[in-house]
Amino acid sequence: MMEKRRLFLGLDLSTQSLTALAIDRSGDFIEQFSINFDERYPSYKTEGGVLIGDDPTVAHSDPNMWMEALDDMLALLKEKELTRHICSIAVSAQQHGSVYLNASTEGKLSSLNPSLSMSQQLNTIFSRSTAPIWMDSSTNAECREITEALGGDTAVAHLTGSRATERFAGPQIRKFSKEKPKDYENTAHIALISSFATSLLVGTIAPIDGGDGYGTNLADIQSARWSGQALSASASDLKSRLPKLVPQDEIVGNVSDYLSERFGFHPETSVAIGSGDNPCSLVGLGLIGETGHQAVSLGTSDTYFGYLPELAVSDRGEGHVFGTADGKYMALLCFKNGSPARETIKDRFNLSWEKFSDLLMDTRPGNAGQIMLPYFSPEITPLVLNPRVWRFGGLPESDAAGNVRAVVEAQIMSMYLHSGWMGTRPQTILVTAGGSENRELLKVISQVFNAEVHSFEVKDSAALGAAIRAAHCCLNHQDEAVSWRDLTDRYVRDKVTEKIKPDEDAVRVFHGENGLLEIYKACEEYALGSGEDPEDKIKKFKKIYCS
Ligand code: XUL
Repeated sequence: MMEKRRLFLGLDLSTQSLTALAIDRSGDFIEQFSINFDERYPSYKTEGGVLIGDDPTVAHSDPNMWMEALDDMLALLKEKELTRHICSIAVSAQQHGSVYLNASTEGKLSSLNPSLSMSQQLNTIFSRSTAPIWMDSSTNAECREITEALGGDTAVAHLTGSRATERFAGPQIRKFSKEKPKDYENTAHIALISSFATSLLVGTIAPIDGGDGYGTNLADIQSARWSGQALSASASDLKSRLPKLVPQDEIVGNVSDYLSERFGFHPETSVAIGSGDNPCSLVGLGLIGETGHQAVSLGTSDTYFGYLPELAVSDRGEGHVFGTADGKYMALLCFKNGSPARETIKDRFNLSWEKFSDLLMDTRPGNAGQIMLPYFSPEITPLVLNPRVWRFGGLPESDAAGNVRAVVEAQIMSMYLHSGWMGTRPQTILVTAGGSENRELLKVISQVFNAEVHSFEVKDSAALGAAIRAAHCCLNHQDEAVSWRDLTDRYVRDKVTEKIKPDEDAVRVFHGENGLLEIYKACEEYALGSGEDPEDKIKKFKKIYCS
């Protein structure tokens, strides 16, 4: 009998890099490789993977760069002699970005010459040379138009899972079709980044899953179909340009002949439907079906998310509802001023990450009543289109320690304050992505959420989640029936590296009467124009907690 191919591959196409992570049937992590876009492809002149431009609300990337990275990553996996052992693959990608393809795409995808790279052969398939990504906030006017057409914020949120949202494909497509009607006319297919990368693997236009597809303002999340109403409110003839929407994980097909000939994949290597990085992280943290835990991802974006056993939408229009690998729902909040904001403070004071942590350790919870609202760039949660950094409670711009604690406490308090609608507060917070290496930051999360915090051996839970999704599809399709719980036990649960319990005194500083959470809320309301000057409250806080 032929030996079973033993590996499952997750490919995570994130804002700044492409990561490949392979796991094997027995539960071991095998290899992880990353390609950083800025370092590897300087000719695209990206900063953190994003094309540099003058307008701070516009954020685009070049899909050719992603294709080059995929070419290079698959070549590397072949060189490491991994490709022939791979049984199935799944893609995770930064969410919301849209890729515009012309009518030549299908023909070209299915007839690639294995002696040439994809980027050499497919650079003419784009009807729009760049792809707007999740950091883009330039479609406020289109969001207003869509909202009006669909009957208001609440109606849009109940229909599509989110109020009309600047970075989502619906408003982005509307803006493109208004500004470049000819180019829109020449667009035969619109992909999300996850379905675009999956299309490159299977050699045909791939469907979009509920994890990514519900983050478009185009789907009816109850019926799991593209919504006729939402499509017409966004652009003309949109339905024919979108691939199928599939609410639950499934196998899309096998790798293309091109992939098996050029990179040595077995021709029967299956490819699962692609999904967004956050729905993949939900899997990579073992949260499918779990409600006692919620998660914080500290990557380029900071996100806060959890599984929703029942569909729930925020009445205040906060956050989003996406689909999950098991065909259910997850709730998510996204913060744009995540790691870039921490990095700005680190760089402003010429600190290393170690020194940043030391300063966090050397300062006290509550930061002596010094508060920052870290809107270095336009913010998603809460919606801030004109960036500005606010400082309250006498926080001097020049105080390194004060600013380090202020930026971190602000980020975590904002997560807490805006996530109340997601159901019961969790007992455990699972933390992932680059920032989860910082123990001091984990302590702040445990204090603000009054919950135990866990971090994991694998920091890239999106890539791990994609690999687990590949395993789930492949094993259930073959001879081994496995549940999400089985896979969580195998790949996630016993790989916790850190458990932090909340410190009671610190919890009181945040949650006590007139505590810092109340104060932060007042600062936010004031900055957004709906509250009074918070300085009197801050004085009271200082008297109670800082004497
Ligand atoms: C989620 C979001 C980001 C991106 C990039 O809604 O916009 O988290 O997925 O990671």
